[in-house]
Amino acid sequence: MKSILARSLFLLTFIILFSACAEKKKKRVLNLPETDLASENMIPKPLRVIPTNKGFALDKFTTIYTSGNSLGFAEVGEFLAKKIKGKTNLDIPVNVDEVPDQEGIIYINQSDSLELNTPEAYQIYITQDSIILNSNTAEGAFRGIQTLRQIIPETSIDTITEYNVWNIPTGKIIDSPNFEYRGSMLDVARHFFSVKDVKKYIDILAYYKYNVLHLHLSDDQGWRIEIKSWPKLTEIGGSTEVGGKAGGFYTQEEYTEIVNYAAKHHIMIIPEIDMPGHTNAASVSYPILNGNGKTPKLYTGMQVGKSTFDTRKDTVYTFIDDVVREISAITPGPYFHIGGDESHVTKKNDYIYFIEKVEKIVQKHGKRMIGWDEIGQADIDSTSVSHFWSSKKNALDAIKKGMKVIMSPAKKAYLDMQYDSLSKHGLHWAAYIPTDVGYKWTPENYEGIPKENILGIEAPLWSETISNIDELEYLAFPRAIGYSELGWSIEENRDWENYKVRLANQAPFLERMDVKYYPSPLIDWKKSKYSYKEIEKE
Ligand code: TNX
Repeated sequence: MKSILARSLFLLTFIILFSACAEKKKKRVLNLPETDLASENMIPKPLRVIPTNKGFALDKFTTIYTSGNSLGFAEVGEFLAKKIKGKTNLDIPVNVDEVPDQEGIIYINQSDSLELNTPEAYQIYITQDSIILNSNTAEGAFRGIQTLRQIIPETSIDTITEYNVWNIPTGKIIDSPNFEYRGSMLDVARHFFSVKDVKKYIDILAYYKYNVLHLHLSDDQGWRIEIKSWPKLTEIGGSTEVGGKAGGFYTQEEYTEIVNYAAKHHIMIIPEIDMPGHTNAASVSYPILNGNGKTPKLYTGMQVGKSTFDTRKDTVYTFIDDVVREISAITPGPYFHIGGDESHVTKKNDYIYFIEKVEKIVQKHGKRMIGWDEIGQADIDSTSVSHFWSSKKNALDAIKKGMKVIMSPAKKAYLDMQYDSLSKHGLHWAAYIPTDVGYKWTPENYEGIPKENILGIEAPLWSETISNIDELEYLAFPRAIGYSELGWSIEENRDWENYKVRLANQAPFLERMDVKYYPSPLIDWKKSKYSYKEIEKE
């Protein structure tokens, strides 16, 4: 009796499910126009793209399923759904309990396939029925869904059905990054930028598969992070900025909010406290730090290289220990950047002594030290990282010590360099960097630094000449988009003529995100005619 009941219940469930599926399937027999996945405007360009020329219908019947929650895959699925909503206004369910229909599924799947040989590698198989994204880690899945976001057409087809359908090109994408470190730096010291501004910057960086945001948190003109054991740093040192307006700072809670927001975007925050030079704001707050017996004044100009800590005073190292300890405790990533650039008024011996001592402090608090290329002069560990900006000799010295190098050559990768002499903002001490010059260089062998010694590339945005998000975006975009390709795509896949067409097609996205990019005359920017105008925000 029991088993008859069970059997009929099973049958009934099956019939209900079957008819539901049949009902859905009937709606889904769509004759979509031919596509070409290979000519999509993906940036950075994936490693391999194999088109199969059909279409997957993204529409109101699409559902997202992911591997188990504990791995972070469900969050990636939710993120994709939110972004699809922003672009198309579709409400796509994620991991709903219903038995999935065989069609219209986007499956974000944890896979142990050996082909996925780095944490950020992913593969996407798109057929008319489904999209399957395989990756080893949630990080890889997150990079993969950025690719998916990019291949959702700007406009839907509304002539085939009575509802909207976005025709996603079918085929296979096999992808992994060229460099493991792909960063940008934001100087929040010369001018302060709010948590909201930083989050918006993170939104755009994530779309182009960046994985690092380096925050330049202190300089002569401002100290921007709360240190509980040395409160005057922000009370006094954070009170102004270049130009003399009120500055600002992040409380530790606000910094944590940035760290967590970045982590949701699989971006690591690297904090920088610049020393022993670039320390006027710290020494104004605590004059004992500069050791010359003078009480310095707050500085709101743009000159550099006039300040230094007293490298022979114990109090200075007690201070640094507190600062590194407090910041490291709220920074999950493995790195701490100690600046170390342009210490023009620190004697060379003192500079070397200082860097070697600070390296030990950084290591004591469980981090790896990064410093601008000048640190290569000191006797430091192979685990520390040299941040190349100008001196080939310093970078090569670091390599001799077994250190890795981050490539940020000022002549090619500085986002604060003017595009040309007419640029509204920016400096030009290193070069003018038009959009093509920013793209057409080879980090793999720049200045003879061998690829195997390069950790990756970073595009720094110094903020002497910019004081709000619009100005920030004018300098950062479109160039930061090009640096994402230099960091992610292999050299054989990079080509200016091909890139500039893909870049032109970023206009709808940038406009939807309300990014005030510099409309470089080298680019034939696509007129945007996207269907849904809501800003794609959290
Ligand atoms: C050099 S690059 C600096 C910064 C300035 C920048 C302006 C480097 C390590 N130091 O202090 O803001 O030039 O372009």
